[in-house]
Amino acid sequence: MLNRRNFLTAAVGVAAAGGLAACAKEDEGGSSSSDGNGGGKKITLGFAQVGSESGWRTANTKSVKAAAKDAGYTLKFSDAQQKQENQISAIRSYIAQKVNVIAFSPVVVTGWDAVLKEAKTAKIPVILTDRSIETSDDSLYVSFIGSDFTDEGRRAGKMLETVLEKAGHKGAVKIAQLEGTTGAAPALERAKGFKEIMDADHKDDWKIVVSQTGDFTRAGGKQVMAAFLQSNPDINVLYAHNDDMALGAIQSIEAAGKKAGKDILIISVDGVKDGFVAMSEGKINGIVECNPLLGPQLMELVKKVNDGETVERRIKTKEGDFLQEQAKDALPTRKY
Ligand code: GYE
Repeated sequence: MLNRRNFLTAAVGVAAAGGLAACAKEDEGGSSSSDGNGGGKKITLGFAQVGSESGWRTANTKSVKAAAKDAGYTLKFSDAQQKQENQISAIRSYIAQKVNVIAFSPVVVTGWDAVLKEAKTAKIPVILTDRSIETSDDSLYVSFIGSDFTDEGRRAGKMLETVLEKAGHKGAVKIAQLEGTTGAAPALERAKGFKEIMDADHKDDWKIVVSQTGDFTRAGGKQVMAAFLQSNPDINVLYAHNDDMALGAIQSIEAAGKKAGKDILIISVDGVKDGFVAMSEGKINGIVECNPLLGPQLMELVKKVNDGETVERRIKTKEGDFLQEQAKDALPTRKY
């Protein structure tokens, strides 16, 4: 949800579309000690973040900042407000500042080759975190650390089977899908994995009747769900690519006089605290976890890359699946 600070940041971005200085927020973190860096020269890491669109993202940003501080790195951090051009400007500015390593979480999958070639020419290694890219040149990044989104989509499909069974659902399954940001890896792949399960096992009984992006935000989820309910009042399942959109959608479902989690069964992805609260209230039926706490693992990787060590090309994060009966027990120990 847009809090006041995010709203102001977004407003500034809109008013001053253009260069990084005006458009994206940039700040510096890190501690002045050299602990965690073998007492050698401090590592400077440039991190180009997607934005502040969701609870997941807020937790991810916190984790990156805290881990950089603990590792004793100088962190240059920028928030692209979900705009690729802002991220490209941020990466260019990190190249100009000659940082040791660049890490970024790409807003969308395509369109990175030119700027990554500039980083390669400047001999600055690049790590992808959270989201992947499509490129024909694998030498443009050293490693990708993050979740397997296609698998998350499959897990969501499997979870829906369980949820329908538990609800004693009979008859047609009319699904509304709230997609993440258009062209973003988690949106493309969460849709793909879910469709795999549908095509393999539910060709006749499940149908996606409407599908549109809600841009991974609460406001987007709310607005798009309201339109879905107008055009397709007989929807009985919602598959949301993240919790924030599901939470926004619940507001529209309730405004339409329907019961979230009963009249419309809801599956979402992430597992942020607010999602768990809604699940413990019976409003979300199942959540596929996607772990945002990538900071510590990322900093280890940065150190290795900076030291010239060979690193794994693909590092996957571990996560679980949660249904309503686990929500109350899991809530107190949720870390994000
Ligand atoms: O699921 C969503 C966020 O890239 C995994 O981005 C991340 C996704 C996450 O906005 O909430």
